[in-house]
Amino acid sequence: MKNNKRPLIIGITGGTGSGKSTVCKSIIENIPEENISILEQDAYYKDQSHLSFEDRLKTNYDHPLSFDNKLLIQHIEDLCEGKSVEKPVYDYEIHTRKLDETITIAPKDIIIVEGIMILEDEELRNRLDIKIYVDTEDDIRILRRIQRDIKERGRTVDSVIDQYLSTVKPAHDQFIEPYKKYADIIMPEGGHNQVAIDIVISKIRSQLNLI
Ligand code: UZR
Ligand code: MG
Repeated sequence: MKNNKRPLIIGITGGTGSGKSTVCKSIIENIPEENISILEQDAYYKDQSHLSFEDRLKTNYDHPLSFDNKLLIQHIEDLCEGKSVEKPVYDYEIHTRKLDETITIAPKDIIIVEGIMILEDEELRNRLDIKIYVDTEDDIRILRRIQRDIKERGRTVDSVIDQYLSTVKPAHDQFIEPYKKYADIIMPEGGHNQVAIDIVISKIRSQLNLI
């Protein structure tokens, strides 16, 4: 880390399928690897290995309580103090943490915290220096979600639609959209908004004295 300065913490949020991960990828690809790390809130879904697969299917993954935000906040604090952390690895197909696997994240100048409910938790929100809300229309988000969950998370069309109507949409309206007001920057159309992404990259590069 440069000058042992406290890192700049950038929160990137938005509904499911909004393009959060794509925005993060574009940013990370444009910043030297030694300067930037990412903590995905999805990696901090609570461990559920003590439950049966059937019971894990019944968990509501669209509720703030399904996240281990305490651990996420602890990891942000550790990174700020210059310590490495062991980021958990979550498996969406079996709906639980892979207990034998973690990813070591070293302290860097820039830390991205990405996830659907990072603004809802006040303690977590207060740790974010720049808060970005990726704002994409609902129809686009559900279409992307169907494609992604079938391709990457082992789901069927019917299961994605059922889950969307029963938990994902109500949770979006209750725990995600209302917290948009806390964002510093609202980024329409996520991954396609190259202008907005370039502005964030410039801010990071200037923080790093790269420009
Ligand atoms: P993103 N999710 C699952 O479907 N299963 C799990 O075991 C854990 C999470 C979903 C979760 C949420 N919702 O909408 C989504 N449900 O992952 C968040 N139901 O991930 O922001 O990448 O869409
Ligand atoms: Mg994502």
